[in-house]
Amino acid sequence: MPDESRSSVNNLRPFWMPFTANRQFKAAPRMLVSADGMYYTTDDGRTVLDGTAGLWCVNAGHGRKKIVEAVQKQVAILDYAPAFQMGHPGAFELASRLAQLAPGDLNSIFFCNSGSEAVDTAMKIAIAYHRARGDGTRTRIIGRERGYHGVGFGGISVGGIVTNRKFFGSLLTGVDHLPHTHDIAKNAFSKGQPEHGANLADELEKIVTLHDASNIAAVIVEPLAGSTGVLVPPKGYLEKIRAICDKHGILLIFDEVITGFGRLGTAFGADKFGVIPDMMTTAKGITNGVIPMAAVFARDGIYDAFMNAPENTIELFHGYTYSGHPIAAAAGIATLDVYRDEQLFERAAEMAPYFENALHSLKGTKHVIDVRNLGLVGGIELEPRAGKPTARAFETFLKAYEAGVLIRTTGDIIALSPPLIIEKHEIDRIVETLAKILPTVE
Ligand code: PXG
Repeated sequence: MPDESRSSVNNLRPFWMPFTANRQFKAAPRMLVSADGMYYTTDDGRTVLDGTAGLWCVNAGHGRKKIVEAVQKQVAILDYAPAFQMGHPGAFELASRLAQLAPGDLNSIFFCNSGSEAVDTAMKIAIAYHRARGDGTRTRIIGRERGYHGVGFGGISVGGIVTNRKFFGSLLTGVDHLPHTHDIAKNAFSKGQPEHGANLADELEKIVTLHDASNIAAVIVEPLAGSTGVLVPPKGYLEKIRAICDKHGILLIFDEVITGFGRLGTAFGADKFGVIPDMMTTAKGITNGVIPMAAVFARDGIYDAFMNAPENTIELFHGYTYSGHPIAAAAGIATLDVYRDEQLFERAAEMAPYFENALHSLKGTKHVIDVRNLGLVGGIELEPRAGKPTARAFETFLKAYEAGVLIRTTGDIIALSPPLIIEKHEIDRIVETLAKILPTVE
C-alpha cells in the first residue's frame, strides 16, 4: 500500500474527515499541532494567524490558562455524572450564569453537545410546547434559504444549503423556507446592516397564508447567517419577523451558534439587534471550543408550559448522555469568567470599526465583488471563476495558509471571524495578506 502519510506515525486513510476534500487534504495535509493566543503552530513548525477562531468557536483565543486549569481540575474531581434523574453542581451553576447573561426571560437552559443537537432540541421543544398547551396541530417549522443549522435531519431540513440536503433523501416533512436576504445588486459593500431587504420578512405572511398559522410551530433563523457567507440582516428585517411571529402565535428561534458569546460585540445577536427570540440555540463559544457543549435557551413561558404535567413524570422526553457534562460545564463557567474579566464582548465592539475599515479597504482588489461585516465577522465575496465555482476561493484559502493566515471559505466567499482578542496589527496582517494574494489567484 502506498504511504499516504507525511508523518511516520499516522496513516491518514482511516480518518474520514468531515466537510473536507479528503483526497485533496491527504495528498497535501495541513496539520495543526498546537495553539496559543491568536496563533496555531503547524507540524512543520510554522506559525499561522487564526483568522477564524478555529471554526467560529475560540472567541477568547487559544490556550487560555483559566479554562485549561478548570478542565484539568474538574476531570480529576468528577469525571462524569449521569445526566438523567441525577445532577451535579456545575451544570446548575453554568445554567444560572447563562440565564443571567441572556436577554429577556430566556432563563431555561437545555444542554446539548453540538449546535446540530441544539437545533434538533429547539425544534422538538417548539412542537412539544404547542402540544402541551393543547395546540397540537402546530408542527410546521419555517427555516430560510441559505440557512445553516447543523447537520442533523432537523437542521438540514430547515436549513437552506442544497449540497447539505440533496444527498439525504426526503428529510423532515412539514418544513418551509423564507427567502434569503442576500442581495449584492442593492447592498454591495454595505458597512454593517444593509439598507435593503426588510420587506423580505413579509414573505413569512405568505407562508402563513399558505399553511395557516394553526399549523406552524416556529420560525428558525440565524440572526446573521454565518456559514453561507456572512449574510448580515437588512435593517428592520428581524424586527418584522418578530412582529409577524407574535401576530400569529409562532415561536421565533434564533440560531446563535455563531453569533452567541460576543461575536457581534454583544453577548448575543439578540442583544445586538434588539430583537428577543423565544428560544436561542448556542454552542461553540460557550466553552471557547475547548470541550464540546451546546445550550438551548428558552423563555420562562416555554419551560412553565411543560411543568403542568403530573409530578414525578418526566416533562420532556429528550436529552443526551452528555447533557451538561461536568467537564464541559467547568469549561463553560471558566469561559464565561474569561469573557467577563477581560470584557471581551465590549472589546469586540471596540475593535469592530477598525476591522470594518480594514476589510473594506479590499474594495477594488482583484476578484472582490462585495465586502460585508458586523462586529468581528467579515465576508469577502469573490467573483466565481467561470465554470468552476468555489475554486477561486479555495485557492485563496490555500495560499493564505501558506502565507501564515487561516481563513475560511464557503462557496466563493471568504469568511473571517477572528478571536475577540485580535490586535490591530493582526487585522492588518490578515487584510494585507489577502490584498497580496488575491491578484495572484487566477
Ligand atoms: N447552527 C449554526 C448557525 C452554525 O453555524 C451549527 C448550527 C451546527 O453546529 P455543530 O456544533 O453541530 O457543528 C452551526 C455550525 C463554517 C462552519 O466555517 C460553521 C459551522 C460549523 C463548521 C464550520 O462556516 N457552524
